[in-house]
Amino acid sequence: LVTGGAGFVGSAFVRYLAGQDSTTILVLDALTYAGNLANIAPALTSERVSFVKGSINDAPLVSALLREHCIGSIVNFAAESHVDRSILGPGEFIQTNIVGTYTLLEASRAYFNELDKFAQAKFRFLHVSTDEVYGSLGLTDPAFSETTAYQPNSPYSASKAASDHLVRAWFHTYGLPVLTTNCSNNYGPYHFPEKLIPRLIANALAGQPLPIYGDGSNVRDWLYVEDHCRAIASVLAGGRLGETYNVGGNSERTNLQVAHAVCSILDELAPSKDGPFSRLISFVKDRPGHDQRYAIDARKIGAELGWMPSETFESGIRKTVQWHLDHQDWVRDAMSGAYRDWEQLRCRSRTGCVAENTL
Ligand code: NAD
Ligand code: TDX
Repeated sequence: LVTGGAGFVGSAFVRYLAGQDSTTILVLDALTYAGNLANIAPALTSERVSFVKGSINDAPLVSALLREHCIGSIVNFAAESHVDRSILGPGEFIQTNIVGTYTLLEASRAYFNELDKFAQAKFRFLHVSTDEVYGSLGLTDPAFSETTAYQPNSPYSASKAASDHLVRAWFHTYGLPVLTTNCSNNYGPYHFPEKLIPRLIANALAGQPLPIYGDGSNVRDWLYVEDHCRAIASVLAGGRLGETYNVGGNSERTNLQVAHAVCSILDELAPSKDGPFSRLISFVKDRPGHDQRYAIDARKIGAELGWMPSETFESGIRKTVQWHLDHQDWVRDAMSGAYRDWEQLRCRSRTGCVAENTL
């Protein structure tokens, strides 16, 4: 069962798994503004992949699906995932990320207790989480390890931290066989254009300002989404029960560096007659409580499971820009409707609005 499998990372995992082995996959996704069946359309043509529209908060539905489909493992991607939205409206984040995870855990516990010993030994509940639960690093601090204390700073990261704690407690108290991954910033195909990298590419191609919050010095550790999917698959296959695994790209970049990287690839692949795309870089009002730096120490997953990223930032960002150029229809669809409403809300609330251009 892959929850949230029509979103950015979840759909990459469905595409990855559908192309890898003979696993049967059931996708459960509420199809919020961030979910898009087009992301998994080719995978859905396979007899091994099926889809149910529904919420992880719907306990009867989840319980029925677990039993009807004899689910062997759950990978939980379903979440509200955008920090800026969590600042403007935290309620959905509490409902989906905390109450939804709790609902999924309780349904899983009841189901797990009905399984025979053989099925119980194989059952896994893998919870997909984020590096943001660890808070913010100074420029010279060591990277986040699995033993770094949780210090979430945004409603989004606090809700993810809460869900991680629930998952941990269901292992220690009830013996549910759980695994948790905490990953750094992903980028790649089908990334919803409210997030930094796809927003930069889409705005540049439309000749719009490239909004950089604050002075652009905030640092993220970027990981190509397919590398994240391989990490999740390896933790699912060989991770130690109850353990957490940090996943990162070893690719720290400031947001300004990311913007320049995107611009120079676009200058090469889709030059503008008006001059270099970097002319569009525009500093806007900062995100409240903006974490300065994230960095991941991924030595544990490397040592225990042999995982390491296969893309560098340079190779991954080039693939990502090329994907956008090749999938303009998808980008156009994604940027209609709910996306336009969100851009208007940003401007009304004066957060990260491209029209505003004020520090
Ligand atoms: P996303 O917003 O692109 O996708 C979330 C998906 O969950 C959507 O398809 C949405 O329809 C679905 N969903 C939302 N509420 C639901 C509910 N109640 N029931 C069922 N489905 C629901 O997010 P993403 O970027 O793909 O992130 C997926 C997961 O990975 C999240 O848990 C996030 O915290 C985690 N993560 C993401 C990143 C990243 O950089 N994107 C990094 C680390 C961890
Ligand atoms: O327009 C923008 N301008 C800008 O400067 C946007 C959208 C973002 N930013 C900055 C804020 C961050 O420092 O870029 C950085 C990345 O921002 P986001 O793409 O919104 O990602 P972030 O807040 O770092 O969180 C992401 O990575 C961790 C995902 O959205 C989370 O779901 C994941 O857990």
